[in-house]
Amino acid sequence: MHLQSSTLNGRIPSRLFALEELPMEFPAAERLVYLTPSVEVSVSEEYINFKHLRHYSHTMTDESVDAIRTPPHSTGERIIIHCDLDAFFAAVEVLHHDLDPEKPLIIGSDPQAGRGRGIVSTCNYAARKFGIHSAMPISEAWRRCPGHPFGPGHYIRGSRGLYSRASRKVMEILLEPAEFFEKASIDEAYLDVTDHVAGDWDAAYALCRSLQTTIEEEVGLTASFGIAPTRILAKMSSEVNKPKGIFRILPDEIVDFFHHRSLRDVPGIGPKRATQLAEWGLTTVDEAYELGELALGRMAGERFASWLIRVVDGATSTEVSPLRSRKSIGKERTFSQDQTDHEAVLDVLRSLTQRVLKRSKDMGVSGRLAEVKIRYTGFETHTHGRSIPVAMDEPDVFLRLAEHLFATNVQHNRSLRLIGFRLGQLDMPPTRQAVLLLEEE
Ligand code: TTP
Ligand code: MG
Ligand code: MG
Repeated sequence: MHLQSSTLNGRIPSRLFALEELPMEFPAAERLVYLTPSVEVSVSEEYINFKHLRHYSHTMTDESVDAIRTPPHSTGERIIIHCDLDAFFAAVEVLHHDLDPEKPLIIGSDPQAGRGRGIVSTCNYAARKFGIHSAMPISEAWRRCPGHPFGPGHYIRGSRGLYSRASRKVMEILLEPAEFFEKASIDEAYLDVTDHVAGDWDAAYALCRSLQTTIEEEVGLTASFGIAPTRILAKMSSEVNKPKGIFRILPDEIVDFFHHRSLRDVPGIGPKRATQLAEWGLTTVDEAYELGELALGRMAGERFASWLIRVVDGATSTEVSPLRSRKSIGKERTFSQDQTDHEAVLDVLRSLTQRVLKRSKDMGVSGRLAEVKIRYTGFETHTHGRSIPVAMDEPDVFLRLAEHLFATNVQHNRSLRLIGFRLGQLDMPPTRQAVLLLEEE
């Protein structure tokens, strides 16, 4: 199929390729999955994924591809570690300015001698003794522990660059023993170490101890660890012995762990939900669990009930993957003035596509879905996508796809406000996860 010369207002752009000219490893045209008809408007992510998967099932026969898609840790008991640094921003500042860790240190917006209107980012453990905590109004923090010359409080605005650098150093240490690694925030990460410790929970404990020592010696920060069979249990465990703590929940200890444990301690149960449950007389996890899914569901909703029961049964997610929170890589450009020259827009699209593919290569990920986003004057937005059966990171393949998607879909004689390219359906060999980590922040 050769592209019509009419596709770009009569001009054939210099680097538009016919499908036959695509490289050999590129699948034959009839095996390509056409995701969106050319007039699809504002296709949502779910829609694309849904259609994508449906088409996938009858276009895909390649077994090796199925192997890539099946999470290798979908069955069997896993050993998940959650690491969270202690009073992170404050600890970095203590280190950087060589401060006395016993003196209360508060990181947040300018307190303006108690008149400041911002909030507390975090504070060290000495400041926590005054009842100060993250997200508290900075004026309230000042009231509890005034700064110089009225009191012992030391207030610092904080600098993101310092924290990113420290975070990176820690993550490099944590990454090493993990078969699967996921940086969950600037100061926390999940590690699946099941194979590394050969399924031995004592070895997992020893590993945490050694990671803790390495982080303290090499970066100067203290970290807390949780070890458990699921993500959520690992996260809850890392809180238990903070700071500089390690806590482990073995698979047969989960029920005991939840005995008398406040529902509010479960990540995902906020103050509103907790208040609602308290009105039914439920304040601890075991009380809610003992009600059973049916009765709990009548009070708090089926979805919530089924989730909470699964948390206590140790049946929630064990998936540790850097792609968990990142499903695509995209770049887009809004023009300062709407563009009528489609050739010029195509040049921008090429450059965006190249930048996305460069980023994906740096991150060690490949993708199966190419999407071109076109926004016309007046904000009408169309997304056009096409997927390939095997994930790739070859810039040329996606350049040609992007050019093709643009040429066949752009509405002639309309001016454009935005152009974008997105690489979706990401895939990543576990051995290359390391690079992603260094890209974050
Ligand atoms: P946390 O891990 O929640 O807190 P923390 O590391 O300061 O203390 P803890 O020992 O209890 O883990 O958050 C990590 C960093 O993220 C924290 O140091 C500052 C920042 N942060 C904010 O800026 N605002 C917030 O509301 C929270 C919770 C954290
Ligand atoms: Mg922390
Ligand atoms: Mg944290």
